[in-house]
Amino acid sequence: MYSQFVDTGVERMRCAEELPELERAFQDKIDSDIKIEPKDWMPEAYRQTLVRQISQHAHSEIVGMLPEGNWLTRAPSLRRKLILLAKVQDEAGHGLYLYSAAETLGASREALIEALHAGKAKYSSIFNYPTLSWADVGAIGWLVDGAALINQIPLCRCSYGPYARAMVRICKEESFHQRQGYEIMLALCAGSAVQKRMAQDALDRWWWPSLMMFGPPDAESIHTQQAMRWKIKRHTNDELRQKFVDQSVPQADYLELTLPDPALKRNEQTGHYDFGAIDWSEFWSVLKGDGPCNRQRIATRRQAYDEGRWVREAALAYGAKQDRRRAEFS
Ligand code: FAQ
Repeated sequence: MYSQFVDTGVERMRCAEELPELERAFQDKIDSDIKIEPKDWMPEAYRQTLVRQISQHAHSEIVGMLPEGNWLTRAPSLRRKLILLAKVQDEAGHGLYLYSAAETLGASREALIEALHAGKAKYSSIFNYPTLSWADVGAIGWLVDGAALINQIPLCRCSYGPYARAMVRICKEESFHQRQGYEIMLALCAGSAVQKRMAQDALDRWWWPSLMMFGPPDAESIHTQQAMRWKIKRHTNDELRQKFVDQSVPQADYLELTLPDPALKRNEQTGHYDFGAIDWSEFWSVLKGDGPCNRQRIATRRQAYDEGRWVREAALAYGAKQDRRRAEFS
């Protein structure tokens, strides 16, 4: 195990004496862009921040399979179904890389999952909204994966090695997801008047929740400052949100769709788009568990976990049998 977790009296005293020096050396490494690896010394608060963020991220990927999973049996063609199936499976893979990254910090996967199922751990607010039409699958790919990408590309340079490396592959796959979503929107917008209306309706419902994905405004973001000092986060929530708005406006124009924000306007002085006020009361209410689908999402995850118990038990029993055999013949 890692030296900082060894809990002997002697070790604690040694650590307490050396702490300022260890912390200085740790921050020097971060400032020089040297990655922190699992066996390196790290402040307990850094470890906890990473476990919190990485596990919330993992839960988001897993819960995030549900809204789109809702359309797997109703995709409009075999081609669309195959693509969607691949995308949803990618999200499962992302969840697994991220749980593994959290495990390198001494967290147990079972405990993390229990916290999710008990409603104690957060996951992204966006996945508490329903997918009412096929156009929602397009809007999720375009906007939700688009927002996820803007937030996650900087995480490829996160100071913690295992998280940064996991993010490289995740971002490559999210980029494909965003394109497939935009391509669905393109097809709908080039289709019949009813299809175009479906696309506009999906955009109307997903736009504001997508802006909320980036987290509370900087003034209310309790973790950002410290996370930036540690180079876990490289940009503030508001900076990334602005980047997303600037990127999305021309994409919506190309689709000839209207973003549901009458205050949206290019600011010639800043070169950015100014946008209207976000309803933060809705965001905090979703975080408290009162979004349209919170209860349904957790119930579905719990049921899937219970129904999969026999698979995990069978895999463990098989592993134990292999170990016994190896021991007998060695
Ligand atoms: N939802 O001080 P900050 C995806 C919480 S993956 C729920 O600003 P921080 C892929 C925050 O945890 C999407 N909770 O916090 C996909 C904290 O609460 P705590 C997930 C939120 O950590 C696509 C409190 O508010 N991505 O979409 C949210 O510095 C399609 C104060 O906030 C990641 O997890 C929220 N939106 O910044 C899958 C990326 N925002 O923990 C399927 C990694 C904030 O003190 C289909 N995470 N909170 O109880 C991050 O970059 C950061 O953690 C932020 C939040 C930016 C999300």
